[in-house]
Amino acid sequence: MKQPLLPVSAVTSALPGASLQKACKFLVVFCSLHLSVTMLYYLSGADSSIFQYFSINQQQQTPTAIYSTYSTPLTTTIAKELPDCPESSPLLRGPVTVNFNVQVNITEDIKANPHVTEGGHYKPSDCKALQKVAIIIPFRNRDSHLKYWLHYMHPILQKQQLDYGVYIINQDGDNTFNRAKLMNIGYAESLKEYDYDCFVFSDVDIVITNDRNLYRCYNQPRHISAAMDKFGFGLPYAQYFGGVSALSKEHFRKINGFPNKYWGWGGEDDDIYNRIVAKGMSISRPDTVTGKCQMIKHNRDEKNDANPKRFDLISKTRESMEKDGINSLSYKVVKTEKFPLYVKITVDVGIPSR
Ligand code: UD2
Ligand code: MN
Repeated sequence: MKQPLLPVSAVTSALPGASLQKACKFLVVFCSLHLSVTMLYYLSGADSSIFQYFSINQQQQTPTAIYSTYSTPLTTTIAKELPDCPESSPLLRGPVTVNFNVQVNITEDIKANPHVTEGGHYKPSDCKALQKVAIIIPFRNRDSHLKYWLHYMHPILQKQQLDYGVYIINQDGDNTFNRAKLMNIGYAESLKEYDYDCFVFSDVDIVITNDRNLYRCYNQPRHISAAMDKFGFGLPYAQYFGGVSALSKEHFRKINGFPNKYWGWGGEDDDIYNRIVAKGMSISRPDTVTGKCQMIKHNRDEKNDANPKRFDLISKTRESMEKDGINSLSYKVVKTEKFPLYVKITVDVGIPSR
């Protein structure tokens, strides 16, 4: 016959003697301790393996879409958010050797800048650039200068960890040149392509010789070419704003962009300076060591003679700036060509009104 199963308490009470009772209690406590330790161990092991299962599965998901059990597609971006680029790029070294007497070759420069994408765009792959910068170059018939600009500037701009694009705004035809209007057009056209927040306006014949001279925007409009070789690495006069400058979208809007009415050489840079001051802003500049730059020596181009009206125009900036600028800009795009290291937008700027 089988023994009936009795509860532990019943067994213990049935056993004779106090020591036996103690031994049994000890056994019960020991067993429950053992049981709970085993349970804990098991659960923690199970937890981590479940966790591992989910994480592996998540990694294997395609980043396009994850579907919930209710057939509603949940588009989840698993692509990593890049960290912001540092305030000061670790790739900068300072002085850069520039020599306009050595031969440069565009095919080699294209190969040397494999991360610049068609149309002359670049952005760092390992961090999020602090600013999106459109570099705007007023242009006509200066290919011999442009190749040096591309050769020296693309490597520097990449080291500066900028998200940038290069826009060559080419004046069509052979009427009088209009530098400031071309720069206004560059502002308008670049914004159609990308949400730029900073605009660097540069002559095609100037390169910086210190990579710490950043092609980006600051709190105040920036005069980048602050120490030109042709002016003995200084300024020809305190208000000088020619060469290379950087204005944020906000700065540019505040001054109604640049004047459209300066035909021929000179004065437009002083008008831009007057606009900045008229709107209560001031000029920021790098120091004279960081601000060093070189200009390719050249003669004055045809159809860019000194503008005889410039002194009269400069004296009236405060009145004219409200109606002449980005709010009165009119032009026609003739052609847009994307090259590996830049985009060239050929435009009809019209002729001077009488
Ligand atoms: C000075 C200023 C420049 C501007 C100009 C007066 C410096 C370093 N620069 O330049 O910023 O204020 O005086 O307008 O002082 N360009 C062409 N094709 C032409 C004519 C001009 O591409 O046929 C472009 C080109 O980008 C050139 C820029 O306009 O670099 C300025 O013209 P410039 O180089 O003939 O005048 P420059 O050196 O006296
Ligand atoms: Mn020049």
